[in-house]
This record gives sequence, structure tokens and C-alpha cells, in this order.
Amino acid sequence: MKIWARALAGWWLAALLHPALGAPVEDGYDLWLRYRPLPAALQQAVAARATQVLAPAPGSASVQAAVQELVRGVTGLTGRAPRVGGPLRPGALVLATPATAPSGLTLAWADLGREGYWLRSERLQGRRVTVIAANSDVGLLYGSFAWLRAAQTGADLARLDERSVPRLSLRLLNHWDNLDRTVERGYAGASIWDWWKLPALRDARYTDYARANASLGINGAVLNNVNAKAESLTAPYLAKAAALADVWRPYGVRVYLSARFSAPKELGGLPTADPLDPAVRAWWQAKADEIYRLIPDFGGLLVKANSEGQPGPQEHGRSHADGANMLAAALAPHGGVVLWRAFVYEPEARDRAAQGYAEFQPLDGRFAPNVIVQVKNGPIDFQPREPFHPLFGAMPRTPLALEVQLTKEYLGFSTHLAYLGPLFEEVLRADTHHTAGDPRVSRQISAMAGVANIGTDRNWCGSHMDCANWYAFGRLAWDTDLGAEAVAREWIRQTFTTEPRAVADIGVLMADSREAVVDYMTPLGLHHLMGTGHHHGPAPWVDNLERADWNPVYFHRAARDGIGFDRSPRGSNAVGQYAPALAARWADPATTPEPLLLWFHHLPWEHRMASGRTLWAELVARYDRGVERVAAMRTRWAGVRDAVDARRHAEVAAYLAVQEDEARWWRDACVAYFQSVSGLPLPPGTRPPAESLEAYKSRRFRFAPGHGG
Ligand code: GCW
Repeated sequence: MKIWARALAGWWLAALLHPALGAPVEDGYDLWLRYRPLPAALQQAVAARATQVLAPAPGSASVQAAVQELVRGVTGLTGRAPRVGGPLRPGALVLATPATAPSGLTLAWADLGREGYWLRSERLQGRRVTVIAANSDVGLLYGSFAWLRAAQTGADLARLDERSVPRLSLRLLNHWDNLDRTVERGYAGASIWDWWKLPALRDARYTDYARANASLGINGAVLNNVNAKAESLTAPYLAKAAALADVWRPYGVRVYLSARFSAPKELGGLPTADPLDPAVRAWWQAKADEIYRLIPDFGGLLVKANSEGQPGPQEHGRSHADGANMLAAALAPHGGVVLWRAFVYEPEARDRAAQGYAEFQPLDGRFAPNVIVQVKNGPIDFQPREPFHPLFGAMPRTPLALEVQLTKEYLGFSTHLAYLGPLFEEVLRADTHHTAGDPRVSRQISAMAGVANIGTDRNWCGSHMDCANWYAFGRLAWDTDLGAEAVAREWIRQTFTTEPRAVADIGVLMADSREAVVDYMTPLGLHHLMGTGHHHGPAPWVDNLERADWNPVYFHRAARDGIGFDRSPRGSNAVGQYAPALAARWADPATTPEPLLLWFHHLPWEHRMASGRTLWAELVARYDRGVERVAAMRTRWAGVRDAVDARRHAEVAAYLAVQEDEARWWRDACVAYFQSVSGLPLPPGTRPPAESLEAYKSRRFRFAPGHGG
């Protein structure tokens, strides 16, 4: 008894002395939906525009979620709870669909589509109010989140007129989560899907996940890894998926599954998975019917076929189109889609970068209408920088999805800070030079998929900063024309602080971060120099893997004579897969942008760069610059200490220290290795690598996360 009493007293004392007493401890769980009190002046302005929440009654689950979120948000931000319902008051937030619109409200409803919303300051019945209008209840939820964002980002709430409609109909997270709760390329703990306890336990976290997604407009999630197990399509697992679908329905988040192409053999006992075989087709049809009985709004199936050992139609002498169309036929009666991935490469291929286009472009026009071909942003594999994939703009008769990776498999996992908004923006804005209509990649796609970086870590993404990548993905998928830097500032204001100088400084730090990674890992168009399997750290020397195109030496081709992969017409001619105007530009080193130079060209070490330096000196300078950039990021972060709560500040600072250390390791190991190949002295004034090349080569990381084994 005595011990307990003392322990309790000690606890109380510690709690009383805690500096953050009164304020909840910030552990990152609340993401950008924290709703902490705004500065006093802003509180007034927000409270005056949110005295009341009026919604159609009886509200659907989506409308109830919208009302709850507004009440929660306004109460948190201003300390005052708005009244719900009652006669219209000045300062009300009025949720309205065409069926429930208050008299006196005229809007061009048709312009809003199914998911869009309109936030508008109006005078209704003589009172100044804000209307949140949409054609659907989910649209009202999106609009409510948008209003809360506006309130936190300093918009003039008395004069709102914001109409927003997503151009891409599908905005999906792809989880590479396995049924044993490991996550392929996951750096944020285990899978958040507790398969074992589902469907009985509907963890509160599933609801918060849906809230976060809905706040951005993400409208679907593929639950399981594209390296799929057939079991995910069995009745027990479908019941688990159905439980998640039930939780997410009010939030407009639909469930999708990855499908293993050979499931009819593995689960159905059929002798073949040939997509033209009637028994196989019947098996998939029955499976689709079963899924839709449990999940009437099931989104569809994602398939990785004939890629990295996954089964597919080619084993049966059929094409990707045959395989995709067979699944599409099974889903079509229910309104589902097939997302068929174009990530393929063969051991014998002359150039791995050319394989996806070679296999898929000739199939343009041969896919069923409910097939979407899902294409990674670049032709190799989620590298710190790649040119956009040549399939964008080259398949005008096929809907395409742009797949980006939020989990940073090749950008330092969750311990390196790399804000990916600029990467997404770079690819969305890339000019494909295909002339039909608007040539930008953003106009050549109809869906966007982000490989999720979410796990059981309390802060969801393994680092506070990585949540910005989830956020930026959602925002840019909703509005592909948004600027990544503006999106970062929105996120900072909601996540960390509204103090203007700190917002600006963190914004600069984030804006520079991806380019810093490019510099210290893979400058000037280099790619895939990462450690074998786990992809942690530098390993440009690796040349002994069973497949040529898994080896870093395959990608950089450094030798005495120079460095880089010749993809010009003199080499693999992968450049010829781009539209002619672009192909001509990138075929010539003189007109290839330096960030892509060694992607397309093999050049002598003495090649003269724009800076006047030789290629060798430039390469070393870029590696140095990468390390300097990370040092500058650290300094900047140290400078915002007063504006960010202690715990999260310290956690980000700790990771930045790791990043600086590892940036130096990357720089030193790569400089040491490339020097051993070029045989050239280090440019004058250059710091020699800290350790020998052999020492770098001997580092092992058996238990690096995200890789298994
Ligand atoms: O980048 C590679 C990853 C694999 C992944 C594959 C893919 C899911 O290293 O882990 O497998 O891409 O996108 O299919």
C-alpha cells in the first residue's frame, strides 16, 4: 500500500512540475488536425464566423462527421463551441446540398460535380453567414475540412469564395502491408491493419486514418501489398476488409485490394490462371460477386503482374491487356475498376528504363474502359530524381494513374527529411510534349496513387516531417495545380506553428530538402546507387547481384573513360520513347538539363559543365553541396526551437543529426568509390573521405527496416 501511495504522489508531483502542464503533450498523433488554440486575434475572427453549425437533418453519417469535425475544430481553435442547429444566427456555418439549400441561396451546383465544394460568404435571411455547399454529403465533409484549413491558414473568413473540384476521380493510398503486419518498405512500425483482431475490433485509429484522408480528399485505400498473397481474397479476409469499409464509408474512403493473379489456382484449385480460360473467368466473376455482397462500394483491384516474380498473364502466353480485361469484366457489373501496374522489367532487357513503355505502349486502346494503367512517376523506381515516365502522354486511349512513393525507400527512410511535394510537383508539371491538348503530365492522368508511409508509430509516418508527404500527396492529388511550397506552409501552420517567421523558415528548410538528398545521394542524374535489398546507404560498387539490372554499376556505368548511362540513340535509345521534340533535346548532352545529364548520357570525366568545372569536379562539388544543405537545414531547425513544442522539436532535431551524419557517409563513400574508378585526384581543396573505400564497402545492415529477412 505504502509503495503505491508513494508512487502515486510521485506521479502527481511530476505531472505538476511538467512544463507543458495544461497543454496536451504533442506526440504527432493528431497530424494536421490538432486544432490547438489560435493566436488571440485570429481566435476572434474565427469564432465570429463559426457561431453555429447548421446541417441538413437527419444527417447522414457523412454529414454527422462533418458537423463533429467543425465543432471539434472550432472549439479547439477558439475555445468556444459553436451551437449546433437552431434558428439561423449571424456567423453561422451552413452546410447545404441542392436538396437542403436554404431559401435565397443560388449557386451553380452543376459546377461542383459529385465531390467538389464551395465555401461562400453569403447574406441569408438578413444574416451574414458562410455556406459550405456540395452536391453530396461527402462533398460537405470535404468542404468542412477545407473551411477548417482556411481558418488555420489565415484566410479572410468574412469574404470567402472558394470553389474546388478534383480533376482526378481516384486519389488513392496504396499500402504495401502484408497479412503478418510487416510492411514492405515501411519505416513507421507495423501495419496499422490489425488483421488478427479484425473484424471484431474496429480500432479508433481506423477512424482517425479516415478523417486524415478525408481532410485531403483521398478517396480510397488499397489495403494490402502489391506483392500479394491470395489469402487476402478469402472469406475471412474479405470480412476484415468489409469492417474497414464500414468504418470509412462516412468519410468517402473506399476499400481496394491487391489481387494475386494466380489466385484461381491457389484458392480455387484450378489447373490454370489463363485469363482466357472460361473456368478462370467464372472464378473471378464469382469472387467479384462475393466481394460486392460484403462491400457494396468496393473500389476495385490493384495488380502487379509479371514483375519481380509476381504471376501474370504472360505465363499463359497472354498480354497485360488480356489479364486486365478479364478482371475488368468481373468488376464491371459492380462498377469496380482494375488498376494494372506498368512496373515491369526483364532480366534480359537492354535497358530497364525502357521496358515499361516497350510492353505497354503498344497496348494503348486495347484495355477495357474500367482498366487504369498505373505508372510510376519515373521509368526506373522511385529514385530521388528521375525524368517523368515516357508512358505519360503516350497512351491517349488508356486512362493512366500516376504512382508516387510516399514511403522513402530510396530517400533515406523516415530518418532523412525529404519533403516530396517538389518531386510530385515536378512530375505533375512536366511537359510531355505530346501535343493533344494540355501536354503536362497532370493532364495525361485520371488517377493518382501514393505508396503509403503509414504504420503503427504514434506519429503515423515514422517521423513528424514525413507526414507532410502524406499531406502533400493528398492535396496535390485533389488539385494537381497547387504549388508544393504553398502546400508545405499550410501543413506547417496546422502541424507546428502559425508564427510567421517560423512558418517561413520551416518552409525554406522543407523546400530545399529533396534537392539536398539528390545532391548527397545521386547528383546529376545518377540513380540506384543504394545498398542491396534494403536500399539503405551508398553502395555504388555493387556488381555481383544475380540480375544485371539490380546492380548499381549497371546504372552508373562509371569507368576510366567516364560515367553515366547512355540512353541516347548511340546507346540504348530509351530517349526515343519520349515525344520527338523532347527526345531530340535529351539526346544531346548540350541540351539535356544537368539534373538529368548522367541519366541519359555517358560522358568523359573531363566533360565541361555549365559551372566551368569538369564533370569530375562538379560531381564532387554536388556531393559536398548536399552535405552543406543538410547542415543548413539543421541550423534552420535549431532556429525555430521557440516556435515548436519541445518534444517534437527534439525528435526532428535528432533525425536531422542522423541525416547529416549519413549525408556525409553518402558523400564520402561515393567520392571514394568514383575516385577509385576515375583514377583522378580530388579537386583542389576537397576534403578527402573520412574512411577507406574498403571500410565503406564492409558496412552491413542486416536488420534494416522495411525489407524483411
Ligand atoms: O522499388 C521496388 C521495391 C519493391 C516493390 C517494387 C514494386 C512492392 O523495392 O519492394 O515491391 O518496387 O513497386 O512493385
